[in-house]
Amino acid sequence: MSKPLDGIKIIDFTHVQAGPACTQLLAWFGADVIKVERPGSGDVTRNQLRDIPDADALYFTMLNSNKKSLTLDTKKPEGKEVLEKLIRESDVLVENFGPGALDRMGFSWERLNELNPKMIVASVKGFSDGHHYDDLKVYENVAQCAGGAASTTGFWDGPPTVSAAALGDSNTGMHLAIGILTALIGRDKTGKGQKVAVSMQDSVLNLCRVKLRDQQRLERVGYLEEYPQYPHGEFSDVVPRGGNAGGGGQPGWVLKCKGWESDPNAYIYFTVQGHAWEPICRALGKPEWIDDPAYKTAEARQPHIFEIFETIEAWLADKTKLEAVNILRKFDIPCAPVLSMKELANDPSLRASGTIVEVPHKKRGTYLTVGSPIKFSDLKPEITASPLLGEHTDEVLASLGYSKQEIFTLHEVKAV
Ligand code: CAO
Repeated sequence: MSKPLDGIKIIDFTHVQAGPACTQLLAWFGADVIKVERPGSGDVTRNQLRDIPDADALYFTMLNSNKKSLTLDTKKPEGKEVLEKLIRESDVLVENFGPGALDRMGFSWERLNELNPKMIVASVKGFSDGHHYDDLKVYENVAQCAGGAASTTGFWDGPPTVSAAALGDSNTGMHLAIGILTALIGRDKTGKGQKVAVSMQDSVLNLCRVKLRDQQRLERVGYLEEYPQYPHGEFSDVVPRGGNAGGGGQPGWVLKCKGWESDPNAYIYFTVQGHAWEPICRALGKPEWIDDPAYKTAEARQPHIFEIFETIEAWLADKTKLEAVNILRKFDIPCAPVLSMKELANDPSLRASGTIVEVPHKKRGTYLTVGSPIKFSDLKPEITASPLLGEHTDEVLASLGYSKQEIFTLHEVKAV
């Protein structure tokens, strides 16, 4: 079956998570992604947190499926020559080196554009070009702190907290993928490539959009009625951490279910959606609340919302999280069990949809990964194993026109 990105050749000069997440997504959809790696070591994640000696770590395999690996020392003249050939016939180059690394290697945007004016050059950096921190190297949690996620996550009486979700890394990679696809469509119209840059700080902030909304509301009215601090607590002049409160106009909280004393995930998220108040009361066996003026409107409920959550927890005390959701779903109440990674890994629906997939790997045996979260009617991405270090070096060199003898020589001088 042909895929939408068939024929798009991508030089994947990425490492760790932000860049690899982007190129992996494009590879799933058909792009020919050639990961250029340093001979001998490759992407640092091949060795990080290994669970099987001598086999690529899951950190690498789960972010580099469907790619080819070309080992090339791009600081040596012979390596640069190979890279230049590759650049001349590629559509996209993606990189997430530290600031200035590509320039120092001799491949500035100007040089790349000169080598191939049709090529799209896509970069991830911690901060945007010209930002007062644009010289900084950045990892996930640094970006979460710089992008507003940490100051607004966690509980009001605890420190700023980072999320386990890769808001700085994979999220930035997804933004970059959108930028690359946009530039490819643009190129169809203009015939020209362009530079696409995404910063991790900007990508985190983009996901914290509603917190910037709240900052402005706070400055105007002095309080935020959907936060737990309202109406009994205090507000300062910055958006506070709201614990597990719902971020929109619908109050919600993480509530204990049967077994919470021993199971760290025996909880559900319960949303008190305004127009679902009547079904909520019926589900909880509290029909008297439906018309009670102290409960009838969202405004009336807010001052004692935690007392309402306590009543719901009392109702949940003899129900497991799955039993509770099975009851509440019949009343159209937005809720979900808090699921552990173990439960997600074994979830039959996620297996059936291809969101959780098993991938055979030459050295590891089979490993589990997250497949495409994007579903198409005419494309079912097939997830194939990540490449071994340098697995496709000869193949890629041959495709660039190098003879067997030349490939041998390149190996001999350790240029590749
Ligand atoms: N051949 C020869 N040299 C190579 C090479 C190859 N195939 N591939 C990379 N290199 C060299 C680069 O040229 C660079 O050398 P110089 O620093 O001497 O110019 C070096 O390897 C890579 O440097 P780096 O700064 O990218 O790597 P680091 O481990 O010091 O920093 C990171 C890692 C992630 C902090 C940094 O790359 C960064 O800030 N990237 C941008 C933001 C980002 O994507 N962060 C998220 C990563 S996911 O958590």
